[in-house]
Amino acid sequence: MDAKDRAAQLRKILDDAGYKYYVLDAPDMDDREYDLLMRELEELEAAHPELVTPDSPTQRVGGKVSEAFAPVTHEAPLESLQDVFSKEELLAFGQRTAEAVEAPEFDVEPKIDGLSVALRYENGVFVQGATRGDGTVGEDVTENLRTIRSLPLRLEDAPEHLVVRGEVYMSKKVFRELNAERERDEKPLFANPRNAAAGSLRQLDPKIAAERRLDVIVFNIQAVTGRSFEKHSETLEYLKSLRFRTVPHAEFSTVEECWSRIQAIGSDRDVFDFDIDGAVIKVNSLADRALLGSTAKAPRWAVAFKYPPEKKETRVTDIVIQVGRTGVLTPKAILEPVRLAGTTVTNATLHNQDFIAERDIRVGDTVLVQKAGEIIPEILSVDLSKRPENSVPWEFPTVCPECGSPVTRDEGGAAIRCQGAECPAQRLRHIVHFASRSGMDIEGLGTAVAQMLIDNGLIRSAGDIYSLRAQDVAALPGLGKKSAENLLSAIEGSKSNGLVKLLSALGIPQVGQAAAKVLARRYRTMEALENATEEELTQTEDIGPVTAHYIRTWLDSDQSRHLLELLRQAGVRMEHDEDTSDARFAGKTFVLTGALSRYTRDEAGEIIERLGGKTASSVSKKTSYVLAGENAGSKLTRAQSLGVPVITEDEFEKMIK
Ligand code: 0OX
Repeated sequence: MDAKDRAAQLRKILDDAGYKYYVLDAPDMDDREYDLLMRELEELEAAHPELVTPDSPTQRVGGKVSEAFAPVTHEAPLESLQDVFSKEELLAFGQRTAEAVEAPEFDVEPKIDGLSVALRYENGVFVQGATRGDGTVGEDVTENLRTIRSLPLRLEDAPEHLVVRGEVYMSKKVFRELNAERERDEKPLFANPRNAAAGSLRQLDPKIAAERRLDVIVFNIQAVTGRSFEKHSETLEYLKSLRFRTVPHAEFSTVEECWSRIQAIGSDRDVFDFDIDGAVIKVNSLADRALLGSTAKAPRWAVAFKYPPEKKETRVTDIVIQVGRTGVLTPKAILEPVRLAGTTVTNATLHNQDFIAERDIRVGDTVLVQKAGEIIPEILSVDLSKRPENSVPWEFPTVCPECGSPVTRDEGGAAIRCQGAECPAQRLRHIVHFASRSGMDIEGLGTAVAQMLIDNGLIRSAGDIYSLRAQDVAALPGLGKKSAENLLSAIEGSKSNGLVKLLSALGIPQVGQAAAKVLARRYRTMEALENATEEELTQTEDIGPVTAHYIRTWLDSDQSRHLLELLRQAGVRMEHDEDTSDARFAGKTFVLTGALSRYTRDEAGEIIERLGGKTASSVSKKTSYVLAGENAGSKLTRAQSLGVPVITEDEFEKMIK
């Protein structure tokens, strides 16, 4: 057999095997054999590039990205459906139809919750696929569609020209698997299979689209040459014979019968491997459809029935906390399992502390849950009449369940966050903060590098930064010897930063650069600070009781102790000695006003503080000096009226020389 014939034979064998596996869900070839035959075809095509055809199974991921998303005008519009929300509205549709055509027959299908696409085949070869867009013009997503295994790339005994409409979706199984994987990789989760499918279909890189393992189910012939049909159900049978996966369907002669089927689809929705967002009722006869026609928006021969969101009562057996990537603690209700909208619901999100408090949700409560759209159900209300007598309000934990560190509520927000430096959920954020400019100022240690160091097991917390070895860092992808050396020397250099920078790097809640300065000046060594009581801390200038409490709690946690120990062993300087050498501004308060020419206000402020002085924002009798730049305004006038000495930038220069 020559190469050309063998290639054709291999394609046929592989297509058949793929069809049985991906469309019929009844594989008859083991994976290894399939892979070996695929490899043989790939090698054959590599040796004879002229044999490569666009419909070859080797071409599912090979297309160029640049052609993606070009506008495509649909040959026949992809119409939308009119929604009905009750049995009455459905009966009215039946009534209208019966008045226009004689003894209509109906076809009922589940409405797959995915993305509508039009698939064009020329002489049996899949040549183009486009999204629905506005129904008239969609986007070219051919290359991404090619990666869908249940989409036939070529058809046997096919018409010259065929356009088929279908729904691209992500199966519930793939959705669960992908989200589990994304959770492990700390990537944001997909909200539901539809969103996941939508994002995947619009990937610029078909390789990523391929990894998303999408599926397609077809339900309409948009255009066909050389064939005619009398009924919609016949078109579906025909598409099935061409090896498409087709939508499940059933025919009925009355709307009452349709109603029973719609009810059954709603309550058995978990038998489908796709999410549904309703059921579609269509007139079966194509001649009747032509008679009924369409309005500007939708055909008159079909409607979509939308199921009401299902609600049920169940009991809260526990409330647990999950710690997210950014350290936010999210409460979750564990529920007695209950069947809802086709799935078994075992938990519900409680969002945050306020959500629980507003509804007073407690362990043991009977609650009304609803599942609408999103996969995670929500608690609507508590049935107080069923509340057990010994019930107590639920209290939000004060420490992180992952690592035991104290938690704090975001200022002005509802989120409660763990502050632990070694909390697995928090690691990255802490390390990046530690190395940031306002912290230890380690150049080259930003988010990307920190993530890489963590991922490669080189560091777990900021305490490990100082024991990094050059050869390990240089071995990281994209870093190289030179950047590794630079990073290590920046790390080494940061050891002598002193107490102020260290304190503001540690991530103690409420302790930023300003509080770090105050604490360093007051306590001078880390050891002295570690020995300070909460009360002493409160008496420190500018440190309020809340900050004092955070500092003390932070110092008392095992993780913080461990971190300080590592830093000490590494030789990180923990003393503050600046203003012992020069505190010429001790006890002096400066107010800065107007535009300075040689420094920014922050820089001038830093100089003043380094020399033991303080800055304030408004002028009072206690102000020692007003440093006035160009265009100084009301502060200057006020200083003059209070008799506060006003100095120019030149005079300030002389004072600090
Ligand atoms: C579906 C689905 C969508 C489309 C416009 C006229 C007939 N999502 O499963 N649409 C249709 O048909 C409509 N059928 C379906 N099964």
